[in-house]
Amino acid sequence: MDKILSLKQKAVSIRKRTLQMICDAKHGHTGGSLSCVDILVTLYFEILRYDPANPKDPGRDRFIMSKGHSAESYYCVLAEAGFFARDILNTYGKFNSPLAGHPVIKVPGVELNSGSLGHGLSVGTGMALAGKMDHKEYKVWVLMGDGEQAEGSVMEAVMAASHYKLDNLVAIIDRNRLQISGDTEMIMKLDSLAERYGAFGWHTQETDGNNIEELIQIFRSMPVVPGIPHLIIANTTKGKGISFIENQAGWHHKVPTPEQLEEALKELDLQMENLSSDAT
Ligand SMILES: Cc1ncc(C[n+]2csc(CCOP(=O)(O)OP(=O)(O)O)c2C)c(N)n1
Ligand SMILES: [Mg+2]
Repeated sequence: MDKILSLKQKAVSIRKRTLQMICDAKHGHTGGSLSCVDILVTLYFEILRYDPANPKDPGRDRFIMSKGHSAESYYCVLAEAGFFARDILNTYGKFNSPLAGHPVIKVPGVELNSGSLGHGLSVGTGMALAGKMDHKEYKVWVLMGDGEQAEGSVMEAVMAASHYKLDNLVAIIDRNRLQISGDTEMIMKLDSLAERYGAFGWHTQETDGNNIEELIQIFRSMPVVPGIPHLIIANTTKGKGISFIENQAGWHHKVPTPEQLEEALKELDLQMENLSSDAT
């Protein structure tokens, strides 16, 4: 089957599973989990080199989910990639489950305990520096939120990564233009993100973060410039895929009611049908 089609289908089924999990557990970060699905699917099923049977393989590419509150779609992708059984997703948020509201390293495939925003890029910088020192070929990918950019520690990492010439480090910003309480431009203006990273010596590019074809192209091209770290500003829609969730700050951590879940699953089923009919 066509590779792009199969990735798009995966993205739809991961959105379905994500919503189901959040509804069952009665908690979760709906908007941000949905905005980054296409980024996660493209990375895990087209770009990253890893062996789910050997998650600590020293040669693996590293992926850090710095916006750890988007744990639900991340868990679905890790299960789909084979790091753990899909059934474990049913335990999300329950007592004794390894799958808590924010990811921890006891979950196979998770590289960093995250959720306290602003730390992923620093740890990723350390991993990328270690890779250079050990003459390893792996790349380090860090996914951050746009609201997360307000954390000062992010800019310290930006400075260090440039100083150490870490061209094996790729930062991705899920630029959905919303954070927990509203529009990023109202709360902490970010529209000079590319210039800011550029001023610190990073190579920067923008893309449509919900377009799998574009994501493949830009991710495959990394590193475009040797000797400097790379930033991809991935423009996304928070709540992507569900009409009544898209672009609503209130859906940051709102949980769908069973009726809303049914409505959402219908929309996603329709998207799946459209994908299949486009293919025929
Ligand atoms: C250090 C820290 N401060 C506050 C929070 C609470 N918090 C959780 S999500 C969030 C908003 C994040 O917005 P953004 O980075 O834009 O994420 P997304 O839109 O992708 O959900 C905040 C403030 C946190 N997790 N960590
Ligand atoms: Mg955001």
